[in-house]
Amino acid sequence: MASKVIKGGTVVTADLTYEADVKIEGGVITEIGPNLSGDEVLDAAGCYVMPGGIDPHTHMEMPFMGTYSSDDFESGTRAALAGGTTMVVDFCLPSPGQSLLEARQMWDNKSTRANCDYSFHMAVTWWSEQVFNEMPEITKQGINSFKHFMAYKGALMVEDDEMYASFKRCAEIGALPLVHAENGDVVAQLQEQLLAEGNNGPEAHAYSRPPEVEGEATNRAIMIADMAGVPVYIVHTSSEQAHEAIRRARQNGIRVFGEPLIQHLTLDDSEYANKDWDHAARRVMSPPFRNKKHQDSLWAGLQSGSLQVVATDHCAFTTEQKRYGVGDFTKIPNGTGGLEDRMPMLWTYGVNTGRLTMNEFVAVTSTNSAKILNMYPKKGAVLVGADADLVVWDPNKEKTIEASTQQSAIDYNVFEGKHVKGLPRFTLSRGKVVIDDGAVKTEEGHGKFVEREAFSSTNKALSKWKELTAPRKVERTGIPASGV
Ligand code: DUC
Ligand code: ZN
Ligand code: ZN
Ligand code: ZN
Repeated sequence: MASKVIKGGTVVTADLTYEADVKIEGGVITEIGPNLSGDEVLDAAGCYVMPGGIDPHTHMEMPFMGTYSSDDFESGTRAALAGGTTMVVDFCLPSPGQSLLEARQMWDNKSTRANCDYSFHMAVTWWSEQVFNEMPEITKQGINSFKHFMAYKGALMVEDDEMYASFKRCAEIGALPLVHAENGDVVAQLQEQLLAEGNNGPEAHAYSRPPEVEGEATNRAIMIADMAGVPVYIVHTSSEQAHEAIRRARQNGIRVFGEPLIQHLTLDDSEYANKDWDHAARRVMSPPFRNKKHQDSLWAGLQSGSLQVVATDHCAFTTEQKRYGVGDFTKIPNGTGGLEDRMPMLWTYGVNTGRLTMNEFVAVTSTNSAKILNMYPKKGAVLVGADADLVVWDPNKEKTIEASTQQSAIDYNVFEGKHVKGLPRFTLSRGKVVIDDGAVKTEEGHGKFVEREAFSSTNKALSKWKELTAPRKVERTGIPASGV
């Protein structure tokens, strides 16, 4: 079997930094140490050899708001690899009323074109006995996480009683619930009010989704998960209020995870005000970009460990698609891209500024997702036996981000003009060199589905609340004849 050796680099993992060569055979790492030899040598002098990035939150070719997101599994995963991300976790999204198994089949069909490995979360967009019955089968098929939308009223949103029932089902079958936490009822009222007042431009999108709607819903989701006895993962944590709810719960022993996006960490709400319509609409996503106070909170969360992973929620729409919302901001398709830029932007604004160590960078871009989503150490590790999903990171390689040179299929980039320092020299997907000093050598269909098994029964919520309020039968005497 032909072998490859990544030579002369410094291995950086979530725990350690050390000089070593890395040998690859049959798509996996077979040796790590000094002076290794192989059939092919990749020069890593001056570079860091890290686990390839894992983006735990993407939407390829997703039917949404009257259209489909414009990056499919081919262009989306090509963009991922160009930026050092070697795996994505996408969402199967049944339309309300649709079988989960049928939705799974649809996403299987779309993902045959993937250039890198991928996995799925399953969305619970409606609740019924059928959904309840299908959930264990979905988990048997390698999907151990179920996403719930507390927003998008009248479309994807589930009610609290449905969420509680679904969370309890997750607890039974060893699955992890995920939540899009915004109060959908309040958002719907604010949208109506803003439109009635004549605020129909893209900046009104941000006013309709203030941090409070996120803070309230995040806290509600966490408390409901705790009562259901299951950990919970909050997607796209964007505000201090949401972060505060997560922090407080973690201090109380509740197992909850928070996922800031690279967009919220590096772009703020000045992108909406006094900007031309296209500029602002291209940045319409939910939750919207926030002010500096919220950004500081998210960075602090990554530094202290109260927030665990950095994702993109990559959901790319062209300018033409964004213009569906001219005259009514509620019709602007929600979503931004970021897959190609997540790692270079986080390195530039995190590691180069001293906010994150290199090891923390690896943890939040890769290893923590692999652990939380139950695929470690197959993914997210530089260890013998792990998949050779690796990035050889050149800390001195620089570029200015431009839509004209990006892999994504859309016509703009929300990070346009940002200068990044720190980029892949090589990206490897299961041992195959797919990015070679900027040259794209991806292979459509190379990506494989990664099964994620159910969690063990010990992965439960650990709130003290349970001990204090465990139901007990109380012996009573002197029961009054009348209940009054
Ligand atoms: N938010 C977005 O901006 N796009 C996709 C779905 C979501 O919740
Ligand atoms: Zn969401
Ligand atoms: Zn999303
Ligand atoms: Zn292949």
